[in-house]
Amino acid sequence: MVYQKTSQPGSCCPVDRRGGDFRVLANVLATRGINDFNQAKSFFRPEINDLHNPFLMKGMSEAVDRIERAIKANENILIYGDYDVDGTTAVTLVYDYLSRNYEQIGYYIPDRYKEGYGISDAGVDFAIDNSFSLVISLDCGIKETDKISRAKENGVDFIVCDHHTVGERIPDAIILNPKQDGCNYPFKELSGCGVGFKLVQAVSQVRGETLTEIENLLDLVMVSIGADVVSMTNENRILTFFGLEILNKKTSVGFQ
Ligand SMILES: [Mn+2]
Repeated sequence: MVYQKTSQPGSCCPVDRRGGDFRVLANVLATRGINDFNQAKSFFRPEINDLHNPFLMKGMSEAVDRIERAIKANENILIYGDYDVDGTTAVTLVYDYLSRNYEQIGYYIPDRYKEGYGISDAGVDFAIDNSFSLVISLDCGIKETDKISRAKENGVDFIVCDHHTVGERIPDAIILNPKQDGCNYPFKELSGCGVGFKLVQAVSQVRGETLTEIENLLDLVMVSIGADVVSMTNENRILTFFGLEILNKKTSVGFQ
């Protein structure tokens, strides 16, 4: 935002109507922490290519390798999510993408009243009894050290995709969580579904696909951002902008 001073002697305020409007706008942006031209440009015109590289997230390479190894070995993969909007949109997103070309895949959403929040004993039993050897947990799992250890002892590996605050102990699993120690991912306020999207973005990138292959999933991320009331800044603003476009232009059967 360039504000041009008037050359009138003794004047410190804009006399030109247009100049005055720009100063109001610049003030509004500045109070939101937007302090230069490029920040203002990406605020008004989000670019999908400004999404961060998913491999900046700690654990991402290991997570992608584990998924591709599971697919090559024909392992059963279970997509496990929380029962709220963030969790169910995350399960839908990851299940939708991975099941496009892989059939040995299932999903599990715990009963809110019988099993409660997080990884349940019933959920771990379900994975063991049905020969799932890889569970991808979404929007939950970061504090479930005991249940994930029990799964591991029974041959079930976990990839935990979470955005909740990390506790003192972390589970014996591959962890994707921008809030964990040592994670240099540049944006910490993703939703749980947003973390799931970054995992899908990474798998898709390694497969040599472009963002157009996965942008139709952004309606789910957008709804999770709104429902989980995470900060509408940075990458969340880009995800929401393009998610709203998908919702309006190519409404999925689910959202219809
Ligand atoms: Mn959440």
